[in-house]
Amino acid sequence: MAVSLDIHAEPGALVLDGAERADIERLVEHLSAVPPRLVDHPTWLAAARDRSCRLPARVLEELRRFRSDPGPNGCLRIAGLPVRPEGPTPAEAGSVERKATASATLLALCVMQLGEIVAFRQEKSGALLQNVVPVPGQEFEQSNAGSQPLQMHVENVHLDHRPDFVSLLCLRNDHDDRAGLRVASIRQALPLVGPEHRRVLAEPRFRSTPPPSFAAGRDPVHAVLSGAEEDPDVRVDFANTHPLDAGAATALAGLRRAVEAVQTDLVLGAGDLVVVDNRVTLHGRSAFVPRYDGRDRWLQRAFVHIDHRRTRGLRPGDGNVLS
Ligand SMILES: O=C(O)CCC(=O)C(=O)O
Ligand SMILES: [Fe+2]
Repeated sequence: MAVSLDIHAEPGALVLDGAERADIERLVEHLSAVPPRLVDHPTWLAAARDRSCRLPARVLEELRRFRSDPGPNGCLRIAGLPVRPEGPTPAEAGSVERKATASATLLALCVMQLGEIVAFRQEKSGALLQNVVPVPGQEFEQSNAGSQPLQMHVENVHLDHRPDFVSLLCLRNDHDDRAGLRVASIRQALPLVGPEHRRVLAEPRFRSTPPPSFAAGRDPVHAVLSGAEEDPDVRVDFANTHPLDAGAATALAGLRRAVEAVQTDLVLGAGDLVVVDNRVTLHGRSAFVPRYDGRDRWLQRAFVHIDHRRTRGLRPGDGNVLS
């Protein structure tokens, strides 16, 4: 069972005050008017990068600290960001936000201090900012368009160059305030995984297939745990990672139990930003009931890489989209 937490009451969430909100609103207003007012455009992105240096000091400190060390739960929460309704929640499949709307601008501003925003040509038409919304007919899909529980995963498990950070800004929660972004870090789960299972999880005995949001992709064989034995990175998607032998299956089941024991649901409200460190923390989502009336749950999402140079060979024209 996941524990439900009110993000505003939770220690560790940075809750902005009125003056900080007003400062951010001014930044957003200026940046969203910068031509060509398109998030995916290099000129606009360069302006966003510059302006992001002027965020309130507490926000800059929080982002910088998180980049250095994501803490025990590998998750950063900033509450009270200035978000206003921007019309009805989209309901079409593969919905993205290319216009520099206020919320898109706000998200770009915040995450630009973590690194560079990236997207993948094979996913959501390569748009840098994506809408996370329930889509009619996709209720049972293991994707962010569904509304049944979304299994715990690292983002884009099949890719070597998966995001370092996954950022999600809430514009609107579901009608019943039930949907929770579910998070669990390997830092919290590892003590519950036995030494033999840890050893197996560190071996290349698992194969991952691309999630349904990807048009195509490889099926790499890989280890689930890598790096420091006492503080490893994790690479698993419980819907798309498959054990290659019986021992690997047992170890994966052990990890799954450990993740379930520590996972937490963050019920987000408008103006809450969560950044998940995709190297140490899994995320998923609890169930909710969409109504498709234009008032459904609506998050906007952006991926970030800390080291842009590392992927230069995969980014035509030195852009932000990996091919
Ligand atoms: O809907 C959510 O809270 C998370 C969905 C998700 O996994 C994603 O957008 O990457
Ligand atoms: Fe995800």
